[in-house]
Amino acid sequence: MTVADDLESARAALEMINPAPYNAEAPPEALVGDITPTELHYVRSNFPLPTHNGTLEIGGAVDRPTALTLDDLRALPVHHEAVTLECAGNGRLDMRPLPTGEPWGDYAVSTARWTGARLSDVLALARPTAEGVDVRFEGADRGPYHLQAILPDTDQDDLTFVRALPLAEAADPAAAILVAYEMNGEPLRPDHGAPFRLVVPHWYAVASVKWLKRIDVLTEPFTGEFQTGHYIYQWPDRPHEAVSLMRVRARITDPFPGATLPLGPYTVRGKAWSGNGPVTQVEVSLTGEGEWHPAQLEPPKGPFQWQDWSFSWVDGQVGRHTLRARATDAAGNVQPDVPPWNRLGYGNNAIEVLYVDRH
Ligand SMILES: Nc1nc2c(c(=O)[nH]1)N[C@H]1C(S)=C(S)[C@@H](COP(=O)(O)O)O[C@H]1N2
Ligand SMILES: [Mo]
Repeated sequence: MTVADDLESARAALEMINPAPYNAEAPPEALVGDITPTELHYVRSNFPLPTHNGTLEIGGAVDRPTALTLDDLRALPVHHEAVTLECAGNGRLDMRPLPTGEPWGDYAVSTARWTGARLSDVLALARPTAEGVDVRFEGADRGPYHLQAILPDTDQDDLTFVRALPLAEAADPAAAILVAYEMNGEPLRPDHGAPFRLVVPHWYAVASVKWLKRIDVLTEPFTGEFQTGHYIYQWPDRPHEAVSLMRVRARITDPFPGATLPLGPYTVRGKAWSGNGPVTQVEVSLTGEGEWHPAQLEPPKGPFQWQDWSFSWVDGQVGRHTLRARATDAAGNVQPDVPPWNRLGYGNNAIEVLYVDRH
C-alpha cells in the first residue's frame, strides 16, 4: 500500500468535515466503548500533514539544551494513560447565533490509550532554569492562515502551530502529561501526530500538540495565534478568557438520536466526562419539565477518561419521548441548558436533547 492508500484507509470510517486540512468527526459508535478504536478517533488539524525529521529539540531557558529521538523517548520510563480528548469547538453547530469556525457537530470527542514518556521526565533532562514561566510547544505543521488570523502580528503566509503551558504544570509528574509515541498500542498514525505528540489530560485537546518538534522554556508568558488569538472565550458581556479545561458533559450513546425502540424496559446508556475531576452525578429527564432522575454512574476506570452511566427506563408509552442527560462534576459544575455563547464558539457543554419513538 502507498502512503496515500494508508491515509485513505485510516480515514474511511470518519465523517469528514474538511478535506484539506483534514478534519473529521467520529461516528457515533466511537463513544460506545471505554476506548475509541483508532480508526474512529476524531481528527482536528489546522494545517496540512507535515513531515517530521524525527528529532525533538528542547531549549530556551534550560541548563542543558537537548535533542531526543524516538528511541531516546522510548528509553525513558514508559507511562500509559487513557485520555478523553475533546476539541474545544465540539458542539459549535448548536450555538446561536452560529459562530465562525470549523463546523463541528457533537462528535469531536474520543478516548484513546496513549503510551509515552512523561513530559516532566523529558523536561528534567534539559533542566529548566528558575526563571522559567511558560513552556512553548511547536508542531512541525505550518502553512498559510489567511482570513482566519486574529493577532495583528501573525505571519499569515507561514504560521506554525504553537501552544504553551505553565512550567509548573508541564514539569509536574502528577499532571500526567505525555510525550506520546503510541496510540492504542500502535505507533502514532500521521493524522494523530506521528512520530510523537503531547497528550495533556483534562485540557481541551488544543493543548495536545501533534507532530511535536520543539520545546522551549520561556521566561515570559507566551502569546500566539493558537493561544491568545484563537482558543479564547470571547464572552459578549465579560472579559475574554483562555480555553483550558474541558467543561463537564454527558452524552447519550444508546439509543441513537431518532431511534425507534420497542416497548418494554429499555436501558439508556451514555458517557460523561469533565476536565475538573471525576463526574459525580448523572441525571436523566424524560420530559421537558425538568424532572430529573438519578442515573447509575460507574466509577472512573482511570483519572482522565470518560465514565459510563446507565438508566433503566421502565415505563415508556407508545409515541415520541424526549431524553436528556445532565452531568455534575467533582467541582460542583453542572451542565447548562443553553450553550454558553462566545464569539468563536468554544466549550459548548449544553445538556443534550434527543427524541426517540416507542412502538
Ligand atoms: N501540531 C498541531 N497539534 C494540534 C493541532 C494542530 O492543528 N496542529 N490541533 C489541536 C486540536 S484543536 C485538537 S482538537 C487536537 C486533535 O487531536 P486528534 O486529531 O488526534 O484528535 O489536536 C491538537 N493538536
Ligand atoms: Mo480542537
